[in-house]
Amino acid sequence: MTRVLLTGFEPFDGESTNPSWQAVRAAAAEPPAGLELFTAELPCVYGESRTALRAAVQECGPDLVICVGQAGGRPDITVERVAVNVDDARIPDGAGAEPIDEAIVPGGPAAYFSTLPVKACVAAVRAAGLPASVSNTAGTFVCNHVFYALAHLIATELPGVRGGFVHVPYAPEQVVGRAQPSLPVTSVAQALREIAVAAAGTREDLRIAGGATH
Ligand code: PCA
Repeated sequence: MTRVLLTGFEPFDGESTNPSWQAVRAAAAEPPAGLELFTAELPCVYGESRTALRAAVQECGPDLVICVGQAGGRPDITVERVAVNVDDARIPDGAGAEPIDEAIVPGGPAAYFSTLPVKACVAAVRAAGLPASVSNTAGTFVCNHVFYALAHLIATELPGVRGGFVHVPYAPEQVVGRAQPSLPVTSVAQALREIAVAAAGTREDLRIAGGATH
C-alpha cells in the first residue's frame, strides 16, 4: 500500500469554506485501491502552516504528499510545477501577517520543482473527464509557502518521499452572484484521487506539452 498524505487549508480571505479541505476529506472517505490516504487541515498562516505540515508528515510517514489549496478564479484543477523561495503577501494571512519579499528558507534554493509527475497527473484528471492543467506559479502566498517548505523538507530530510501541490477552483456555493468559475467538490475529490493514483504509479513523467506562453 502506498501511503499518501493529503492536506487542505482552512478558509481564508473572508470565505466560510475552503474547497481544498472539503475535497481532501471527500477523497479520503473513498480511497482508491492500493492507496492508504491520510489527511491534515493546515492553517492559512505563514510559518504555522509549515509547522503543521511537518507534524503531519512525521505522524503519517507518507510515501507521497499532495498539498491542496484554493485558487479562486482559476477554472480548472492546476498541478503546480514549481515552488519559489519567497513570501510576498497580497492579503494578510490568517494571523494578520503580510510579509514582503521574505525568504522562506534564507539561503535556500530559489526554487524547487514538484517531485510529482505533473504531466501524468494532469493527463489522469483529464482522462476522468475533468479539466486540469499544469501551472507554473503557485503564487507567493501561503500555498507556495507550504509547497516550498514541503519540497525543502523532502530535499533535505526525506529523500524517499515525493510531493507536490495542487490548486483547485472555488466551490459553486462560493461564487453565487460573483460570475467566477467553480467546480463541485465531488469532482475535485475525484480529481485528487486520480492524481494520487497517477503519482503513485508513475516514476517517469510523460513527455507531453504542458507549458504556457505567458
Ligand atoms: N489558498 C491560498 C492559501 C490557502 C489556500 O487555500 C493560496 O493559494 O496561497
